[in-house]
Amino acid sequence: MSIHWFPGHMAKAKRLLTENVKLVDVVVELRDARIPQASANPLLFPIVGGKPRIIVLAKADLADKEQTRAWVDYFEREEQTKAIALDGRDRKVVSRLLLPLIKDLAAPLVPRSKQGNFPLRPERCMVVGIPNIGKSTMINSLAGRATAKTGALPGVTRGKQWIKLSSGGELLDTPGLLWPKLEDPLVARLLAVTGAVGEAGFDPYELATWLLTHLAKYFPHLLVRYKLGEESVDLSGGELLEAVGRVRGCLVAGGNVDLSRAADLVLIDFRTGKLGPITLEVPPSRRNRDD
Ligand SMILES: Nc1nc2c(ncn2[C@@H]2O[C@H](COP(=O)(O)OP(=O)(O)OP(=O)(O)O)[C@@H](O)[C@H]2O)c(=O)[nH]1
Ligand SMILES: [Mg+2]
Repeated sequence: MSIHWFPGHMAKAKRLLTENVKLVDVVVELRDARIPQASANPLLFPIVGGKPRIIVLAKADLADKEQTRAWVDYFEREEQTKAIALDGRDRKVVSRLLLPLIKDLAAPLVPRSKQGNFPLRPERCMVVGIPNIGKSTMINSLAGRATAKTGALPGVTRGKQWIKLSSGGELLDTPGLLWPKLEDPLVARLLAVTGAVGEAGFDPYELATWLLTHLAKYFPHLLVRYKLGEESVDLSGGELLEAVGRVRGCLVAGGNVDLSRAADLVLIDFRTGKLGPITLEVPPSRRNRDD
């Protein structure tokens, strides 16, 4: 799916998000563990303001575990921020790790009765992120099987639907949609290669040759699937793609490689994790952060 984000769409998304953030205690911000920075929208930070946020590195099953740990450490250094990495489809893990984290961060923010110090309402959270990042999947996992919509609550904005969580808290049933930062060409490429934004103006040949060159340089061991190894660093993207096409039988009459089929195959292999776990961005060093 590809959404064309016009200024009007962005303004509407921003307005909705600003409205909804006011209703919750904690924001669960999804990022793609393979591209934790490119899958962000910097606009979110000022909107969330001083509220605690949990950065969830979703699709962690497709990312490099060591890099994911480094990213979690990196994000946890930010104020009011917790970070966690998981496969959003795994309901058990989501309810065991993410639900208690939401509760811990939200509970102190819930207003309490003067007498008795009882919480006056359940803890509330919402899920936000760019398209295709895994928001609906995460909402379903947080909700578990026994989803109960509580409907509009007295004293709260009319028409908002809340999902009751097994922790006792509530989850806004509509995710906050953020637009991706497509004006930055490197970010757009990373989003396109991971499948977050359709092809985003790139053609599959360009994306696949870029990806193969990147893998040959940084992760040559992942190219064994295509019977390529360390030596592939000396090949151009076009040569790498041709080699892949030959090994995987993407041939046309005359024995030539069907480069467009080979490109699609490489992109599908990468997006579905068939090449192995890969992270395409490394956390900025501390020094850069403090600059
Ligand atoms: N491997 C993997 N796939 C995931 C994970 N989370 C979501 N997906 C898949 O990613 C795709 C997009 O997930 P959705 O939950 O529909 O994403 P979304 O953010 O709601 O997308 P939009 O509603 O289009 O903005 C689906 O094919 C999911 O199965 C994850 O943690 N790991
Ligand atoms: Mg969705």
